[in-house]
Amino acid sequence: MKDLVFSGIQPTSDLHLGNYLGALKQWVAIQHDHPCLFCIVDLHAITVAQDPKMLRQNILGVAATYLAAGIDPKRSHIYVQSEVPQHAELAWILGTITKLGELERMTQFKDKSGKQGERVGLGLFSYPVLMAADILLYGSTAVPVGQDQMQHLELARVIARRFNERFGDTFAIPQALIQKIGNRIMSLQDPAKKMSKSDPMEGAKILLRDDAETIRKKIMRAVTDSGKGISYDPEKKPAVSNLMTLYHHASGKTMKEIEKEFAGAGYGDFKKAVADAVIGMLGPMQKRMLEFRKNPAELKRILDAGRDAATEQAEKMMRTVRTRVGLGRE
Ligand code: ATP
Ligand code: LTN
Repeated sequence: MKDLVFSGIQPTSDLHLGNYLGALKQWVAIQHDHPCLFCIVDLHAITVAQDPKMLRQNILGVAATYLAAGIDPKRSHIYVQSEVPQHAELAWILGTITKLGELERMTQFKDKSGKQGERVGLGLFSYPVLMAADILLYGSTAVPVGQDQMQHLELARVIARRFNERFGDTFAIPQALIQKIGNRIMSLQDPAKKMSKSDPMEGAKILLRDDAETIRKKIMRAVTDSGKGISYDPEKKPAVSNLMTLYHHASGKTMKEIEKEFAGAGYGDFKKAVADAVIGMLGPMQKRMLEFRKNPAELKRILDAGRDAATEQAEKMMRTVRTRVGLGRE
């Protein structure tokens, strides 16, 4: 049976190489065999303060990036989360069967709430409930994401099962799809931290829109491990292994082939090759990105069509959910 695929990215800023390799690249591949919905999750984005003007810009920027990366709007629906209000409605309902203790255990919440104490917003806390709603609303069974989202997906499965037990079989139990290599791209400045949109450190991340010179600079300045040698060992050589992961994706070569290619080579030569390969991989995507940004009418048409298709499916599910829970009237 075909899986129904759902995934989303927050329009919090420009996307980076981690978003591409961990998520988008998988989406592009899977859309050929399965029906897909790819969402721009703006309701998730506002769990951290956003500038309204920038948020609107970022929504269109992320949509253009999906298309430039190779999401084909004839195969997949692309739409903006807040334009389908059923997401928020289902999130409220699921919130009533989610336990506080379950949300308190979420590592993303712990990281993002940091030292804010009682000033932490309720939205940041209930973020995983909205994510569960996104997925369950469409009966999605496969969710391609980076490794950092595993825990949220596990919770979505728990919530789906609990709802089914209490109200009757309603939701499919979703599964995460995680890339074998590249599911957690690390910061170029600190291989113990994941590459993240919100990392303020210059040079930690490669943006998908960075020009060739910037990409080269960031890779040449990336930290390396002590000792010599280009070998894949994420435990002992996290920085070099991270660069090898980028090269693996950009060149299509296996880790063994890469080790052979750079046997006896220094970090400088290796980094040069990584930079060339990454620049080559992102070049065509950047060209397409500019074309979509220059054609707002086309982008609007795609997002309108995506919203309409998603709304139809979402409303169907919500009618069942409202009936099962006993909300409203016949
Ligand atoms: P933020 O720093 O604002 O939390 P982010 O960079 O983590 O943002 P998200 O919008 O949270 O970006 O993630 C979008 C998708 O990209 C998710 O599927 C996530 O798992 C994936 N992803 C994010 N960072 C990485 C990374 N470093 N390596 C692999 N996948 C990643
Ligand atoms: N929380 C995810 C983004 C997201 C998502 C989803 C991913 C929101 N809803 C549904 C997959 C399925 C993140 O990457 N931070």
